[in-house]
Formats: sequence, C-alpha cells, structure tokens
Amino acid sequence: MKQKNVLVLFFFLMITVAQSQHVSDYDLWLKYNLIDNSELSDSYSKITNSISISSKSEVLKNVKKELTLALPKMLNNKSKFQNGFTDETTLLIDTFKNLPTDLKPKIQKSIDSVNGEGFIIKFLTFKNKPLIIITAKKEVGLLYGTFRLLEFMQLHKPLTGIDVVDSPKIQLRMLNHWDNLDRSVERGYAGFSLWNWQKLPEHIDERYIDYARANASIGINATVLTNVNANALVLTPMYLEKIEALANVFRGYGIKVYLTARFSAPIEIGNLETADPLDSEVQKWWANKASEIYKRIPDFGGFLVKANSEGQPGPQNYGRNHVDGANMMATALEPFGGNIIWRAFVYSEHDDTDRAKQAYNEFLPYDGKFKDNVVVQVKNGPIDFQPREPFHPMFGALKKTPLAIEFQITQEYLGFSSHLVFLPKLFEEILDTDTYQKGEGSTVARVIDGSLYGNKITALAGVSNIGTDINWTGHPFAQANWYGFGRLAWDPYISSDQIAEEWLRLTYNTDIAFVEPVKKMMLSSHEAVVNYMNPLGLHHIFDTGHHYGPGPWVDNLGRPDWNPVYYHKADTEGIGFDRTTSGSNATEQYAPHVQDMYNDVTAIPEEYLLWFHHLSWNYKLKNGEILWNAIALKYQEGVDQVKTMIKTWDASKSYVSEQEYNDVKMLLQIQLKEAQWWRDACLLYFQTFSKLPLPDKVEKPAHNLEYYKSLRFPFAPGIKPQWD
Ligand code: GCV
Repeated sequence: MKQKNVLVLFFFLMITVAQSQHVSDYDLWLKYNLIDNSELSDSYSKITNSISISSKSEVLKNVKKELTLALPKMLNNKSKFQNGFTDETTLLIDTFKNLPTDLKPKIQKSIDSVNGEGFIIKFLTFKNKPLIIITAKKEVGLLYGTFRLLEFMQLHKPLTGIDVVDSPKIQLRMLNHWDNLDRSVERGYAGFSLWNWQKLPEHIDERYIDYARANASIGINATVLTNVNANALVLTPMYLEKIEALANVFRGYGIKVYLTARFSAPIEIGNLETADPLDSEVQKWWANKASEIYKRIPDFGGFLVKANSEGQPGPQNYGRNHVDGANMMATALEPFGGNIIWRAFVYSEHDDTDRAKQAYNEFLPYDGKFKDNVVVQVKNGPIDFQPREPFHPMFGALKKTPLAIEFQITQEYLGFSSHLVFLPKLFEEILDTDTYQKGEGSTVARVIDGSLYGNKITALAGVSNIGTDINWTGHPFAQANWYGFGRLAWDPYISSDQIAEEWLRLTYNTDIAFVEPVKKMMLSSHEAVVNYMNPLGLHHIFDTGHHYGPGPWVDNLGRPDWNPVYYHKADTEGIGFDRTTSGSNATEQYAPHVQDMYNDVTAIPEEYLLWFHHLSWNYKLKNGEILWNAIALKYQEGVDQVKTMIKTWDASKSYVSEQEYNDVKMLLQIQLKEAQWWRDACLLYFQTFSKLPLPDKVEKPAHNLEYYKSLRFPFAPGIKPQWD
C-alpha cells in the first residue's frame, strides 16, 4: 500500500514536471527563432547564400551541421555549401593557412593577434564582391567563430561591416560535474546525471551532442565528468570505454574530457597495499593508468583531485603533503600532456584554526613547488560557495602557482533550482575585486587570466547545474548561469549586464520592452537572495546536510565548523565572526590595504560586516539603523525584492508563451514563500539573543521558532535521501 502511494506520487511528479517544463526550453540559447524583420532576414540570407567550408574533420562537419540546422530556422531558406572558395562564395569559413593567397594580407594583422582558439569574423570586399570570412589559426576557432556569427544573427545585429577579432582569455574553461556513477548528482537540482553508463558506449544519446553544442557555443572546452567525491571504478576499463565514447563526441566540439581521480585508487582497483605517493609501485600504477587512458583518449585532459578534504583520501594519509600527491600524479600525466587540477578546498577536524584560514595556511608554503602541469583550484571564497563571500585570500597571495577559480553554478546555497538567482553578478563581483597583492589593479580576474603573474596554465571552473530535466537546469533562468559562466570563462571582463541582455534576447525575445525590465530583475536577483538568506556578511546558516532552508540554530554536528552557530556566533552581546586582529585574524591573509579595510569597522564594505566583525546588537550602521534593525530590514528587503520580481514577470506575460510564463511564475512563488521562511526563521532565532522588537516595516512571522526548527526535508534533492 505504502509502495503504491509512492508510485502514485512519482507519476504525479512526472506529470507535473512534464507540464511545467517547456519542450522548447531544451534548445537553451540556441533556439534559432525565425527572424521576422524582412530587411534583416534578406541581408542575412544574402550573406549566407553560398557558404564555402570543407567538411573533412569532425569539427568542420559540426560547423556545417550547426549552420544547416540554424540558417533554415532563422531565415526560412536553404544555403548552398561548397568545399572551397568559388566566385559565388558569400561566406567563407576556413583556417588562415587555407585562405586564398590574395585574401591573406587583409587578415594578417588580425590573425597575428589571436591565440590558438581565437577567431576573426570580417566583412570585406573581395574580387569586387562583398564577402564575410570566418577564419582562425585552428579549426576550433572556426567553430567558435561560427557560433558567434549565429549569435549575432539571433541578436539581430547587422553583419555588414562586421569586424570581430576575439580569443579566449582563459585556457581551460571547464565544467565540473559532481555526477556519481549511480547517476545521482551531488548538489544537483535538475534531475539525474546526463551520463547513461548502462547504455554507453554503444548508445550515444542525442543529449551528449546537444550538451557539447551548447558548451561549444559559449566556449567551454573542458568537462570533468564525475564527482570530486570520487569513485575509483571510473578508472577501470569497464568505465573507460564509456568515457572514450563520450570523449569521441565531445572532441568534435573542442571539448576535452577530464576525470576525478580517487587518491586511494591504487588500493581499491589496483590491489596495492598503499597509495603513498612516494612509493614506487604506486607511482608505476598511476603511470600505467595514464598510459592506458591515453591509448583510448589521446587528448584526455587530466585529473581533478579532491584530496584530504571532507573524508576523501589523500597524501596526508601517508604523512606526505599536497605537493607530493599532486606532483606524483602530474608526473604520470606529463608524457601525454595532461594536467592535474588539485583542489584547495581543505579544512581539518584536527585543526581548530578558523576554517576560513586553513586552505591559505596549508597551501602558501607550497607556492612554486608544484610541477608545471599542476593547477591549484580554489573556490571563490574561503568557506564554501555562500550567497556572498569575500574573495579567497589565496588569490594573489600565491605568486608562483597557477590558480584556477572554482565557482558553483549549481545553487547549493542559493535556493536550489527553485530560486531565480542570476549568478554572473556574483561571479563578476569576485572577479572584479582588487586583491592589491601586486599593487592597485591586482584583481582576481588578473590572477586567474595570468596577466598578473604570467601563469603557465589558466583555468576557470564551474560546478555544473546540468541534469536530465527537459530544460537541463531545473529553473529556466538557471540556463543563464550556465551561459554566463561560459561567457566569463572566455572573457572574465565581460559585464553581467551584457551577459543578462544577450541571454534574454537569445532565449526569450529581443523586444526592448521585455528585455530591459527583466534584465533589471536578473541583475538584482543576487542581492535579493543575499538579503533574505545571509545579509550583512552572515554565512553558512543553512540547515544540516541538504542545505535547504535556514538552520541558524544547528549546533549538534560532529565538527564545530559544520555548525551554523560556529559562523554567526550570536549571543546576547551581539552577532558576527570576529576575524580581525582581535579575533581569528583571518584578515592577515590579505594584502595590507585589504587588511586595513577589513579590520576597520568603519571602512569595511557593509556587505562583509559580520563576516569579519562581531558587533553589538545596538551597533549603528552607516544609515543610522542599529544592527538588529538593519538585519531585520535586510531580510524584509529581500522578501520585498522577490515580490517586485513577481510583478516584473507578470508584466512580461505577453512577451513569452503561456507555459514559459507559468513555469517561472510558479517558481517565483516558491521563491517568495522560501524567502519569507528564511526571514521569519532567522529573525525569530536571532531575536532570542537580541531581545529587541522587530522594526515596524518587517512583517510578522507566520509561525513560532519551534515550528521552523521542527521542519524536516528528507526529500531535499542534491544529497542521498535521509528518511530516518
Ligand atoms: C562535492 C561542499 C558541498 C559538498 C561538496 C564539497 C566540495 O562541502 O556541500 O557536497 O562535495 O563542498 O566542494 O568538495
């Protein structure tokens, strides 16, 4: 009977999902809608009338395939394709070395300025006729150039006179999937893992191809297929043949495959007794494993490793350190050109130092000691993807070690896939922050793109929010976070404003009366979630394990730094974590200018106030409000912002389909309910310390504190169900 109920519920949920997610959402930002402006459409048709492109390689076949798909949809007519340049050619797509000799001088200067993945799109007159060329040093540049041309058309930009010279500023633009081999996705809120291990390698799901197309269209060129909490089995032949099949698909879209490597794999699947990185048998095992993988996948990217972190094994299990571990693996991959991406997300239960300080303390002494094919991957902030964190102090401080930044695109701490939060705003905030580590202008973006210290490898990683949901990302607007991540990985200086505008126009429609207000809604959505979850520098006050909803009262978890009370330190005196010189002195890890700013309660930007200071409930903020009132008003402001988002969406109704409207509307209503829940639960709890009344402008809580504390969510996604 019980089982029957579960089944009924399951089918009900399936039907609900099927109704709420719109099939056309599957096409992401590659919808290629018909261009209804006849002047524009005529001009595009002329330009794409006769396309010269050879189709010898997989990459070029995919370029042609994309044009064959996109152009008839946008222009309602068919282009002619030829193999080489002819008198008829209107659009020429070829690498620079293959261009007609008399064309080359017109491009030479531009081609000299692009890198191996860059491209040129240029309108010119050749043999007395107008011609657009897409050219590049390598074929992958032609793929990126073609996607950019198609994007211009989708954005209704004029092509006559076009002159684009562009190259990615970051070498490794990578998605990190936290996909498990049982197809669950850690912190995944968009269904199951895309990788259907049971049907691979024979069955190539169309989704793999569409995933690769979407990534290539925004310049993503690397994907880590598996969870950093790794399973060694993925390195066995049984899985490697499946990975090879995926790599074969992705290669044609310029994407390299990486895997997560479990440090103890030599024991678990290699029958060795140790995984000690200084043991010669272990070293041999990894060297052989590398050679086995490269035989199957000659362009395999390398390994991403989470070691000695949250229970994962690592070199410290053998009295060795991160350098020993990373360099041993790097040596195994070196002959094949592979990289080791070594994560710096470490904190120990045996160390009672402020968790925010631990990664820096551990890694700074290793600066300059890693091999050339190692990149250290650092989360954007020192704790864990909170709605807002100051930048991680490792950025700029390690001057001789290439650092990759890791953002979380999946919304573990940002309302899962039911809250509309436009993350490029958060990413931009971090990338633009000045570390001052090499004087003014030492922004995080410059640390990452290598322009500050000249890194040998540059990398930007994002924890994927992609799953088997029809719309890939659960929330339709979460597609913008995948899109925006890719755009920023290509160029970390693009503004979030530009990204939001592009995405809206590509995904919904180009009408300015729609784009402007909805863009404004997207751009303010990050601040809204910060306000209703973690205002004024509060952090990590999420409920246990699943991180769904508030749990500021939680104080019973195994280690102190897993408990919210560790982070907010509320007491009858006040609230906040003193990380200044009088407290944990985490501020000492920043450059002197930043230290001074963060230590000084009057100079610190108020959004980081309680991250660094413990202040009395009566402390006066810049606007004259006492801290208690300011916190309460921020929570209310967050709720009010969601109400405004709902109004904006309602006003946009006529610009989107009914299903698109309903889907987002229902999700916004969940967001409002949960924003109110956050506000009420947190304020009731903090009020037990402040003992002060809520300001008049703050709505009264719907329930008492005991109610909020009693809530349980065994069904919360992103984590194994916890029914007990
Ligand atoms: C993959 C946080 C998450 C974990 C995640 C970890 C990490 O702690 O809650 O699910 O593990 O970060 O980034 O390794």
